[in-house]
Amino acid sequence: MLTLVTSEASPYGRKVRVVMDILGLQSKFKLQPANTLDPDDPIRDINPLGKIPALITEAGTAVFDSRVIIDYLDAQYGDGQLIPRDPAARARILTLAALAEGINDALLLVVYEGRFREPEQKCQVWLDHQYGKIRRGLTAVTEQLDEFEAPNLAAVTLACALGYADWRKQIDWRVEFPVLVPWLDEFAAAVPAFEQTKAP
Ligand SMILES: N[C@@H](CCC(=O)N[C@@H](CS)C(=O)NCC(=O)O)C(=O)O
Repeated sequence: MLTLVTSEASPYGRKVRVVMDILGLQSKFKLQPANTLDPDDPIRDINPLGKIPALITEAGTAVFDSRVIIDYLDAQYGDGQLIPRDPAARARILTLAALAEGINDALLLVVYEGRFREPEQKCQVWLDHQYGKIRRGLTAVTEQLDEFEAPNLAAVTLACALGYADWRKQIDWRVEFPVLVPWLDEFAAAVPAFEQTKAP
């Protein structure tokens, strides 16, 4: 049995859970909740960085971060749908996934700026820096949207980033990038695990 240590709120954990579903691993793993802010939570022994998600394999080995977990699961159970096997196609999908992941990273940093700083400490220059990444990233995504095709990893990563922005409301991407609205609807219809892993 695989153990995925995560929280229901983590967009990176959601990405891994969606991938596990695509790979047909629903019955092969259990979830172990983690609180990254609790110094006594076991996550800090599993991953010294204290970040989620982390996977504990059947052999008891810890695997992190989400990109390495997905690489591991895909190598073990994948058939090329998620990450193509051809080297050029593989690099392309991983690059698009990295683009979507970078958008998610910037969305997370915007949330952390609000969560970990007092209002008077908030740094607008830093927030604008992150919003620049989010908007440039989403613009680039819209220009290559046909390549974000479910169930490839680029599409899964983008869907989780958009879902995170829907939840935390860092940006109203539905108004700024309306072409992504039908794209996400189609993704959700093709990949049922996306709705099933929605943050509470
Ligand atoms: N690159 C990492 C990012 C993971 C990450 O930042 N997770 C957040 C939760 S969404 C976290 O653990 N934050 C706690 C911390 O940074 O201490 C991955 O892909 O897994």
